[in-house]
Amino acid sequence: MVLCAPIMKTTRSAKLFANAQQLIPGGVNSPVRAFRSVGGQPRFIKRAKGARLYDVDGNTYIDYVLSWGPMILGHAAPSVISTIKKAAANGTSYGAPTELEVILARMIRDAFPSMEKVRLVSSGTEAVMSAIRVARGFTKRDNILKFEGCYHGHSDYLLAKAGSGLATLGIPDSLGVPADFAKHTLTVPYNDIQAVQQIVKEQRDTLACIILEPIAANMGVVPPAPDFLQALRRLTEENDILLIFDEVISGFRVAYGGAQTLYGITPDLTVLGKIIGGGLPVGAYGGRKEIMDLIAPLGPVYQAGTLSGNPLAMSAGIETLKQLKARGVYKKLEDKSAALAKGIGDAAKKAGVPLTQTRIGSILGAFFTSGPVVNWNTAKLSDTKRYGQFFHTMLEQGVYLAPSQFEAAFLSTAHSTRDIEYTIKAATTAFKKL
Ligand code: KE4
Repeated sequence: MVLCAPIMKTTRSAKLFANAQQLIPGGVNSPVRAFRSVGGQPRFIKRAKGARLYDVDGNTYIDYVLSWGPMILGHAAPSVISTIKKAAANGTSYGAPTELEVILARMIRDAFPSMEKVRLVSSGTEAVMSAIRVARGFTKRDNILKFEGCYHGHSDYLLAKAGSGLATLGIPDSLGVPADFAKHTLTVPYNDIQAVQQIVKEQRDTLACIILEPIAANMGVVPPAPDFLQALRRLTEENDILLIFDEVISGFRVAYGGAQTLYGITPDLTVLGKIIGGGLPVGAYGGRKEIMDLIAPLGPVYQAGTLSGNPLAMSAGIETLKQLKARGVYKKLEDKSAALAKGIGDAAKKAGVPLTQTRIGSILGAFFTSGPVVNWNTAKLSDTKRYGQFFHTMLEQGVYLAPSQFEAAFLSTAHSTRDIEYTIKAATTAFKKL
């Protein structure tokens, strides 16, 4: 790869994108992939290996999206691939219990002791939806509280935004979501414990749960303010409201035991996804036994799934977690991520570009604003046009970042020091061009 490479060839991607748009809404199976917030031609990926993506036009990229988080060991990690191949030779789905589900459930519970019982499903959305249903069933209350800028998948009532006043019930944030569904969702600014206290005071008897990303990574990366999580835990405990940690991104990413281990908080329910499937479709939710035992077939809260606990996804997840248990994995990820963040920050400063950086372990954020960024209201002040320019200059130099200012960058164990050095050089060029 060369810095300031000539404009890349993207003819095959363009042709495929034109075809895709005839068949698939927006030409993609998940909106952010369409590059709409950064413009330009989405790259159709042919294969991936380690820290690299290879597109259909023969271009190579150092990948910091990592399939939005799952590929913490890098793409096509040899032991994961051989595990999947072996599992596939035994069949791909049985619709019956397997030992693999028991093994993964035990590994999850060992890493997350708060998850006394675990249910495996096929996506983060499904896991969040189910966790909220069991929270409502357990408390016999209908309302939920979430935070602006946190994303928890696309179930109807989580596509709700704050109503007019702070304590008003939510209004739909997507066409097709009935007002009746959204109205049970209250929304407050992230990191605003006073706003939560206010709502709990007014609505405590209607609130089933409070759900949040303990490290917000869907508005860009916004860490929890000091003591925010602890205060939230105290408040929910005092008012018999369930606390749900959505660790679909942070789980096994920021520590083997996720954000709840990092911050020493015990939520009532936890949602996982991404890394625990090693890149195959997966989600999981779990928590206190007395809550989880309400779930069918044991109890009256229904949840089911054809491919729940799929043997290939279980095998890939088990192997991925085995690799992550190896000594020093998270320290290496931390050191590489710190070096990358420092290099990017120094390059921005040298170029006189205002940049607010955030990072927890190998989840990195950078807002094109002078900051500070503590919630959605401050995150959305970022210069998204400038982010788009930066994104494209990096892409042309073979560095693949998230095609949106409001996502995260991830590192894997496959990213080398040379990759980090190259990325910093590419960023130096990109900042100068802004
Ligand atoms: P999935 O249904 O996409 O597996 O998970 C939904 C979800 C739940 N909770 C959190 C904290 C999440 O970040 C996600 C999904 N993350 C996005 C990226 N920010 C997935 C990428 C996409 O939507 O294409």
